[in-house]
Formats: sequence, C-alpha cells, structure tokens
Amino acid sequence: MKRLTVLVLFFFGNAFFSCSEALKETNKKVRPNIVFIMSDDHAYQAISAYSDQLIQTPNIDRIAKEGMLFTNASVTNSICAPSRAVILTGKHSHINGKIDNRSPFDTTNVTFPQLLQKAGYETAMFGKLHFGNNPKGFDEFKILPGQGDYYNPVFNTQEGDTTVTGYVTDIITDLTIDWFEKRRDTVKPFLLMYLHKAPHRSWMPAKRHYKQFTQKTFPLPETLFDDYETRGEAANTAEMNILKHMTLIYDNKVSAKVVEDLNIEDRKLPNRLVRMTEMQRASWDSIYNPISEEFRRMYPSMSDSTLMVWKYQRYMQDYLGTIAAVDENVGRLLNYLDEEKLSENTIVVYTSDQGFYLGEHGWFDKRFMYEESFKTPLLVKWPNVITPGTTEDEMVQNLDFAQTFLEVARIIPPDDMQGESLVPLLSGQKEKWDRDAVYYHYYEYPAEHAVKRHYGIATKEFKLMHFYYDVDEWELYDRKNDPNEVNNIFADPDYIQVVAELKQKLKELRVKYQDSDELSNQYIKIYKDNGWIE
Ligand code: SGN
Ligand code: CA
Repeated sequence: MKRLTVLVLFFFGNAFFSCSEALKETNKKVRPNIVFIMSDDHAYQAISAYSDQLIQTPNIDRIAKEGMLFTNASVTNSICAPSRAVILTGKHSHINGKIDNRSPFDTTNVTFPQLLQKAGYETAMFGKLHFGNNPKGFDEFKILPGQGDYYNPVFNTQEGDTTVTGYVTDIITDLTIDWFEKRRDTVKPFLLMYLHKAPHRSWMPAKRHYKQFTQKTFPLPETLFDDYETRGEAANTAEMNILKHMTLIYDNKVSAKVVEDLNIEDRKLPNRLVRMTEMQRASWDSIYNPISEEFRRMYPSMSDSTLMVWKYQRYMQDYLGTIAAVDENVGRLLNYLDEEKLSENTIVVYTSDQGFYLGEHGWFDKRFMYEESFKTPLLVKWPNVITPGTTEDEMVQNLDFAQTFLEVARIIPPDDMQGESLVPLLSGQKEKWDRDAVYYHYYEYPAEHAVKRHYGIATKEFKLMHFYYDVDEWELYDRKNDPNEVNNIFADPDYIQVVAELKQKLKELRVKYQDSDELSNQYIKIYKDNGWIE
C-alpha cells in the first residue's frame, strides 16, 4: 500500500517536474528542502532537550520544540565512518562494506544524495565525512580530511585543498551560508548536509568558551566508578576508562612539561596545538596553563578516585565547551533559514554519528551496544507535517534516513535498502509503523579502545548481545528495570524464556538483514590479510 502511494507520487511528481518554468515555484513547495545536521560523537546526555544536567542547548532544542524528539533512536554500528556509510546507503555495514574506520568507502554503493541529485535536488555537503574518498552526488562539497582539525582546518574541495583560518565549527557554518548566498541554484529544492567535527576528541573549544566552561563543575554519572561486575570480558578489557586510558596531555590539556616534571607516564598522541596561530595559542595558554599549574600542585596528594573525578571534570569542561559552539552555529543556520523564508518548506534533522560515554561506566568514547553509545540524539522539525513538541519513543535507526529522505523527495527507494522511512512517524501515522526490534553489529577489533566485536538485538524491553571473535560471551539487560545496564542477567534462570525468544528473534533479524557468521568471518579475514590481526 505504502509502495503504491510512493509510486503514484513518483509518476505524478515526474510529470510535474517536466512542466513549464511557471510551475517551478510550485514544484519547490511540493518537494521540501532537507537540512541534515550531524555532529560527531554528540551524546544525547549533552542536549538539554534530553537532559539539562550538563548543558543548555537552546538552539538544538528548538528543533524538537518546533518538531519531534526521538527518545529511542540508535545506530547499527557505533563508530564514525561506518555510521555515515549506513546513513548514506540505507544499508547495514556488512552490506555496504564499510565496517570500520580503516578501509575506504566503496563508492560503487548507491547513496541517497546521488538519487536526490538525479531527481533534481541541489546538493551540498560541508564538514566532516571521514570516508577516505570524496562524496558522490554533491554539486558542492567542502569536507575535512579524515578527522579534521579544530583550529585552522584544511578542507578538501572540488577545486583542491584549502586551509581556512579560524575555529572549525564557525567555519563550517560560514562555508554553508556562503553556498546559500552565492552558489545555490534557487530554482531547485536542496539537500544540505551540514556535518560538524565537534564534539569529537580531542575536545578543543572555541576561545569564547574557554573561560566559561573551565570554571564549571558537573554532576558525576551514577556509574562513574563501575567495577564491571556481572559484565563479560569485553567491558572489563575495553580501553576507554577515564582514569586509566584518558591522556593528561592530549585529552585533559595538561602541559607536557608538567606531566614530565611529575614523572607521569602518559600516552603520546599528536599535538593539535601546533596548528594554532601565535595569537590563538596565547589565548589558549592564558586559560589552560593555570589549570596545568593547579594540577602540578594537586597531583601529589590525589587518590585514584580524586584523579578520576578531576579528569572527568576536565573532560566535561572541554567536551561541552565544543558543544556550546555547535549550538550557537545551529542557531545561526536556523535563523538564516528563517530570514531567507526557507524554514516553512524545509525539513531539519539534528543527529550524531553515534552516542558517546560521558563517564557512564567510567568511560569516554563509544563502540559498545550499551546504551550511551548505541542511542543517538535525533530531533526533527518539519513545519506543517510534524506536530510541534511531539516526543516519539519508537525504535528508529540511522539506517532509516536514506529511505526517509527519498520518500520526502518522492523518489522510489532501491529495493535493497534496509531501513524504513520515518515519514509515517513524522506525519502522525504511527499505525503504519510496526518495528519491534533493531539489529546492531560492531566490527573494529582489535583496534583503538579494544572494544570486542559484537552483535545484538534490542527491543524496548531487553537488549541481548553476543561478543565474539576471541571470546564467546552473551549478555542480557532489562532496559526498563536496569537502565544503567549494570546487571547482566543472561545466566539468570528467571530469564531463560526471554533469552530463548530473543535469540530466535535475533536469528530472524540476521536473516532479514542478510548477516551471518560466514560474513563476519570474511570481515575478520580482511583484518588478517591486512596484517591488522594475527
Ligand atoms: C580517533 C580517536 C578515538 C576515536 C576514533 C574514532 N583517537 O582515533 O578516540 O575512537 O578516532 O572516532 S584520537 O587520538 O585520534 O583522538 S570516530 O568518531 O572517527 O569514529
Ligand atoms: Ca563519531
């Protein structure tokens, strides 16, 4: 039935598009513009629409106020480039082939921007892509190479590389507005992908936020001192504990001199401060040097737990400081759309490439199917379609964006896309939505942060995970009664039935999405062939 509607719209739409110039204005109104805003590693805990414990993000919140807040959005593979590949292709990692951050994206994949461009959309991408190759299907792109830099970043463009002086979050917005003002074909509807580097590691805020954020103290998460009891080997051996694995120099911004003087062993990571101009560096030092000196005085009398809390506070100050600039710039963009009278016919999405641990389980970073990295923020506004201020708790995924945007643009999605269009949820037709479980699969191991390979299933009530490769362990969590996921109840006799049912459902999902042990073994073989593992 849904397909039929799309089909009718498609033919109707095409006839419409080939009509005279006079109809082009109407045509623009018929097919909405799409603004896809994505930041990198932005935890939902750090958006005040979800929780106001850590930071106020009034501009991002505005999207939910005028639209919809998804409280149960997740990713299929919680890591940067794979998430982006899932978003663009509408296919799970094992199908689109981009299972990790290492290998380049296979550009023979069909992406939704290519289809939109072909159907007459003007397409542009600014910011972080992280694919190792340029995006297809864009009339204009200016992207950060790899992870990109916070200060004076380089951009890859169709005209070659260019370095822009300033702060990355502001620059990405400047480039976007410049495209709007000077080069956008105003006759066409547009797709804008506006992709922030922030708040990705190494969490370097803009000058205007140094002082304000380094003076703040944040509430500690309940599981900051998690001992991982009841969890398997994967949680116990992951290398993303704030006390043990967060570095003092690179992450907490303690000066190398102080760390050396105190005789502390600290993992060496690239020095990002070298990119700053002298003036930028002087402003940075004026705030961060006194923090280093304070650390020098305090360190000798610090216990492990005091050091953990100190590192957590430093982490939050800088991580959240970078989000303040994201929020301001999202406000700039939303205001621009308003001023240009574009808001009315534009769907605006705010999301992150995955969630992030802000001290939960003692961690930073992501990769696990445990809640804070599995769940991702999702806020959508679409005037005249979404009822303002709606909260939606259905389980949606980054896998769903491609088909959503294709439906919005009235394009029939290719048969092999694996998501579901969110349009029924956005337009208040919930009865057309019947998903009761989602599938997850993470692959990048062994690698940084040592999170073991695992796949699993989540329903609204439970989460079942299988860690494999060098272990064979299952974990089960009761999402309603144990939201912190500290009680692994896989072996609890009371849950034998639940485990059996979920294992069966998981099997069915693996068939539905065409994943298998055989495919996992092929991906492990790629690691072996490349010499990444023995
Ligand atoms: C870098 C970071 C990691 C992070 C990965 C992946 N280390 O390697 O902490 O997990 O990126 O992040 S750093 O020393 O370079 O900061 S992702 O967002 O690209 O997936
Ligand atoms: Ca990321």
